[in-house]
Amino acid sequence: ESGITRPKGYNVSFHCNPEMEKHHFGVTHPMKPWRLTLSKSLIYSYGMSFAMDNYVSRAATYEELADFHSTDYLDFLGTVLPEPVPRDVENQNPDLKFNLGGSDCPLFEGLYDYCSMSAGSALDAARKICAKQSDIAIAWGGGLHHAKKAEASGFCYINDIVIAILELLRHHPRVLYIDIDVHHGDGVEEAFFSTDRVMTVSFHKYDPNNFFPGTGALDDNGPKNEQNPGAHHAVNVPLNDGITDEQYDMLFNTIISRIVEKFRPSAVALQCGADSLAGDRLGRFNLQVQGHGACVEFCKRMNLPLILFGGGGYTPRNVARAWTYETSIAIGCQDKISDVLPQHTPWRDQFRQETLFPTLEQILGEPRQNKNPPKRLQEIVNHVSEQLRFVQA
Ligand code: ZL4
Ligand code: CA
Ligand code: ZN
Repeated sequence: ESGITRPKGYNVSFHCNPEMEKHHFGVTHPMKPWRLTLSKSLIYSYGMSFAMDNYVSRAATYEELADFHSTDYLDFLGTVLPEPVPRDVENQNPDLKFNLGGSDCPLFEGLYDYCSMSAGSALDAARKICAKQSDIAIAWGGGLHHAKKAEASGFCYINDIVIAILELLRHHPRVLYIDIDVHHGDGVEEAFFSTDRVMTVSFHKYDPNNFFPGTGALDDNGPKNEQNPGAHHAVNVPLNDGITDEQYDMLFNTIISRIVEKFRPSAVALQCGADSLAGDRLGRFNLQVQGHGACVEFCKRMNLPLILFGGGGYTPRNVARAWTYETSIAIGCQDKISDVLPQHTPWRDQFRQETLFPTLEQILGEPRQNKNPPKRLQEIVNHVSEQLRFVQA
């Protein structure tokens, strides 16, 4: 009766693990795994589960994590115990190993399980794509793009995206990675710095001194030396506060079209970090649910196997709105879902406005000042076009 039906000849799979959502980084930490529960409950309230293959994903094994991460790091991650009093930055222990235990990457109860479950859902999504059993595979519990081979960083401990892309590379000659989280996708970029089989593209707020992680300048395009096939295969789109749906859409469509033309990927991995939305606790942009979703719509229209990952997103009600709308785009039922949230939605009062698409004024009161002049956006497009002259499929 919701009118949402399974798309014909098209498979969407949904990979999650309810156990993952029960973990806590600490009461005041911005990362709330519970946002995954809120998102899923809204997706189910709209009746979308009947139009997808729903899987409870398993936890990734040690060997699967070791595909990317060093065993020294994994062994330590598997044995560290939660600290009774979390350390803050001013009070960091000098013996802090692998960047574990600071205020960004605290040690909490069940940390290793949480990490292996996130990676398990991403890896299951990649395997469904490789087996051609899914056209789009969704893993909202993944997308933890800052984790390094032997280091935790920015709320990320295990890089589920890198592990999933390594799986895609077993069956696909070239993979395009796109990252619309407000932060730079540094961990994924670095992991594939020396291969021409993965092209990474990150759109992010860039301010080297005042915004994490401080990398991702326009001309950081991979180590340029004769021996490196990966040179020119990292695209960075550094942005300023307040960018709007219209501007972001123009940049995304222009840049991604040109990349696809030159690089000819056979699969696409899209990190859908929802901290690029207006009103995010850590974000700086003016994107609405529609503009964020337009990126997913654009990727779907490329007609290539697609994985959707989660990522950042620190105002849970808006995270749930974005990932619900994006799930509907994957299914192709976006025109059938009502703007008014279903009456029976659990935690309906959490959403403040009762709509899926609140206006900027409803979200923010006063929109953030837009510090992205058209001239700068043109410079970015020009730089990327120049860069792509060095890229060949
Ligand atoms: C918090 O309130 O910019 C952590 C982190 C914990 C609880 C109480 C501790 C108070 C904001 C952030 C001290 C907090 C000090 N608590 C945090 C350089 C920094 C060192 C740590 O979306 N302090 C580091 C990481 C970023 C820094 C962003 C985005 C992940 C993703 C993918 C990661 N780190 C300065 C900040 C709080 C906290 C409040 C915080 N941390 C905001 N930005 C950061 O890309 C998932
Ligand atoms: Ca990004
Ligand atoms: Zn982020």
